[in-house]
Amino acid sequence: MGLGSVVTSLLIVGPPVASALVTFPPDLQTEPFTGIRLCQERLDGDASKSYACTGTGRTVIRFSTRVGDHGAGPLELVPDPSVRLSGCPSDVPADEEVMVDERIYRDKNGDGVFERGTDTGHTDHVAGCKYYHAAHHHYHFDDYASYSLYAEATGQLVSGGTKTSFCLTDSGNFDISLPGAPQQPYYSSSTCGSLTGIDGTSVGWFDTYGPTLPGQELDVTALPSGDYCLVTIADPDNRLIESNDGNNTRKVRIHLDPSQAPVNSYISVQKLKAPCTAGP
Ligand SMILES: [Ca+2]
Ligand SMILES: [Ca+2]
Ligand SMILES: [Ca+2]
Repeated sequence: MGLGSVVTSLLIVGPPVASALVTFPPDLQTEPFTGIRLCQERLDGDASKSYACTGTGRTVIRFSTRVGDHGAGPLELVPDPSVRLSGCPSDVPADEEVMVDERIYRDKNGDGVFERGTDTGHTDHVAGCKYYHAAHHHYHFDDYASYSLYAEATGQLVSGGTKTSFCLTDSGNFDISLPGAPQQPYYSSSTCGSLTGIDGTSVGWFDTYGPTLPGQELDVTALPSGDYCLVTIADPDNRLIESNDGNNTRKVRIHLDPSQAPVNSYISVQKLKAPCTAGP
């Protein structure tokens, strides 16, 4: 008997589940990379001149990522000043940092669907630190995603492995017919400017991180021409409770020749059909 059969029979013969026990956790999934580009940063550091290929003279790839919520309820992060600061960046003043709770809602009316304003009961747990991010000019939740590059020839990590922080919003939707999905964006970027704002991503919606944002790059200076595996992981330290923590990794095999990176412009990076053999 397979596991699916066991679960099915338990659901049929078991007692009714009390509605208070049904919760609506989110399920983060990273959508495929888009807009992967290669450039050599100019030394003048004038970020107003678009594509963000300015700064230190490094050769970098830049890319766009999206993290969507495919779960039964929203990902919601609520500032909780009663919790002592822990794991916050040491270079940010303490009055620009606050711990945040992940809020998981419960099914108050027992219909199995999350409804804003009806299913108001919830459980909070401490998820991490929110702090002022000088480069993005607003407040961020720490360690929300990671980016890494592995060489297919050696299997070695050759760039990245570090974690990136974001302010979470509903910047677009992928399926607003999902149960619990709002028809309009609920979490807006207006709360990103406030230490006390509630941030999140709704069911059926995603947050987009464009290629020109600080942090949406990996240093590929002096890497040899070849195939590489580009990897992103949502919630890499598993600070957030989800219905599925096993689907947060997105990988794509790309061909790179960093010696061809133009200055003052960029070229598109080719995605390959062959799957990655390097990386997680
Ligand atoms: Ca997930
Ligand atoms: Ca409900
Ligand atoms: Ca998680």
